[in-house]
Amino acid sequence: MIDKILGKIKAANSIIIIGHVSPDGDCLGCQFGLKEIIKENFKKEVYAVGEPSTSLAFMGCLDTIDDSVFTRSLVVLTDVANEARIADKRYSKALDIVKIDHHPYSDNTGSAVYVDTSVSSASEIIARIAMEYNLKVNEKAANSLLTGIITDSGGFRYDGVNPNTFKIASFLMEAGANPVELNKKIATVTFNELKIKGFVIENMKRTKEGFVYCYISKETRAKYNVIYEEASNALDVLGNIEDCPIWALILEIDNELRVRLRSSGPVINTLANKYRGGGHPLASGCYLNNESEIETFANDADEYIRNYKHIMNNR
Ligand SMILES: [Mn+2]
Repeated sequence: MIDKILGKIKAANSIIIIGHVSPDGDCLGCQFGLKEIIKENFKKEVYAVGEPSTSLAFMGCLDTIDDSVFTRSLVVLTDVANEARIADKRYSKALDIVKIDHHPYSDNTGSAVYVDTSVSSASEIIARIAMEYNLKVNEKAANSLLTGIITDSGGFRYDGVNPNTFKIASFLMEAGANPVELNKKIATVTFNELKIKGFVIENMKRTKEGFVYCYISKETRAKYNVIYEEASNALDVLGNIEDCPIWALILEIDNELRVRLRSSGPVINTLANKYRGGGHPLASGCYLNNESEIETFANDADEYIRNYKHIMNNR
């Protein structure tokens, strides 16, 4: 399948790389990494388009292109599981579509689709292709792809990290990636972002069984002078609390509440499904209609933990 995808890239006149909405480091890592690799090796007209990210601005700027570019291009989808998540809906106008991804519930959008769910990041797949096919990887590509690997693997800590992940990281370092500098940039937060993390620590709640959550209203965001993305990054302070296997950050957005839901054990995408959402077994998102629904949701999450403990205790 990789041969087929590379063949289509080599045959295309122009290429547009698209990731998912609300991009993370892996999404942008794939886009910038693959863009540089295509430019460097195949001398093609190539663009990376989608939504910008303020906290990842150090990774580079996405391209702005006209609708007419789509109708003469091949679209490469990277790190995006399903059609609803594709960051630029004009993808459907393209001459042809291919996809490289690592999500467990990836759909089959495209005429050639390569999905490897065993790896922690899609950037690792792109880097592996470059390594195996002896493609030139410049410094920008190496830094982009290593950023993707570091962010999606939680700094080589999550499931899917294997000996090959380190071989690929080593290959990227030899190509000029600088993990020390990258980690500094990844870890940097704005002053106000840290302040709102303080708010979350101060105001988080815990249910009887150990569901931990915090609500950030629009007013709170305004008070701390943070944009939605900065507020939503505060989710990570709620993880890793002893005996609290499910946590959530609930953010007011437009006329509803967006729930960012995480778990260290209980499968939670079924919980998210009940509230207009879904996602991975341990990382999901959903929506609540208003503040008064938070308590119902918390009780539901509490019940999930109770059932989980029951199953674990009877093993
Ligand atoms: Mn990813």
